[in-house]
Amino acid sequence: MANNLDGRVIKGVGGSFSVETQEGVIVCPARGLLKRDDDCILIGDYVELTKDPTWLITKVYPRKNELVRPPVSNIDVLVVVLASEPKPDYVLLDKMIIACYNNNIKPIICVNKTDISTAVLEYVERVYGDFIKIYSVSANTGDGIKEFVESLQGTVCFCGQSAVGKTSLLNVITEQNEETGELSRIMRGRNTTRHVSIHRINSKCELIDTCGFSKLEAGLPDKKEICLYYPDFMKVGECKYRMCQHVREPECAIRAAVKKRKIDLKRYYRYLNILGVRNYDED
Ligand SMILES: Nc1nc2c(ncn2[C@@H]2O[C@H](COP(=O)(O)OP(=O)(O)OP(=O)(O)O)[C@@H](O)[C@H]2O)c(=O)[nH]1
Ligand SMILES: [Mg+2]
Ligand SMILES: [Zn+2]
Repeated sequence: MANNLDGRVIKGVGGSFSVETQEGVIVCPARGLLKRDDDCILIGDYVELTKDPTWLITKVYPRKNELVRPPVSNIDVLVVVLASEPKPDYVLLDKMIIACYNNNIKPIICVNKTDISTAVLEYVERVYGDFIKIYSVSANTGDGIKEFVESLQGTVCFCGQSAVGKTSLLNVITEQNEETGELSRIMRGRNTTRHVSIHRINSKCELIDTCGFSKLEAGLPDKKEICLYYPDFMKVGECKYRMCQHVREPECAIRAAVKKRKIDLKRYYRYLNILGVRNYDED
């Protein structure tokens, strides 16, 4: 074997990383400097390994992109998984979409558990359907899975609230048996998946399973720019002011569209919430 090898970090537990290389998967630590803080190596990183005398990660190659939540790098697609249970947090969805556009990642919405209800699917199709690809699936019945998987390309990362069924979907897609959890467990604040990991699906796609989360603050652009990441706002027309934030400015095309319900009222209120605007009265 050569003394240097390139590879990709596919898993990391307690300072020990699994790196996929031409020679197979090598499990090894990272050189001191690289693990100074926990975020220094992310799952998805392309790295150099050196054998001296045992394998060590000695370099992290520049990243195409990286997210803080979920903590991954070099991804092409982020699939936000939603379900009727637990109740979707649409502020979280809107923030994930903004973080995607801000980091050059393609967002996709996947509505799981459609065997229970299709109400979530109907809402997201109405509000997001014009600018985001939406898939309807059930990990339990297998409905929609084939079409969903066939569409996936590159490094695809699942994210979303705990218990929406990210690992369950991974299990049906890969025919694996990773641990999944009950909703009751999540209500007690416990995540089932505690480590991020990458799984190869076929020659054109690998899937990343991540830990559920309920808050997202990092990876978003400056507040003033947030409205630029709303394709549904951009298409309704131009406001009087070029730098309009669509809050209280006169002759705002966005607020006019909200009034006519051409923009979903709740989506607009979430936008104000993300901007941190309070005490807003709809006039
Ligand atoms: N009815 C129904 N239940 C599902 C479906 N998919 C997953 N579940 C259930 O939802 C619960 C949570 O599933 P997980 O796959 O562990 O959820 P997760 O998103 O990976 O959760 P974390 O790892 O905590 O982030 C389990 O009890 C699953 O059996 C589905 O399509 N239909
Ligand atoms: Mg999981
Ligand atoms: Zn405006």
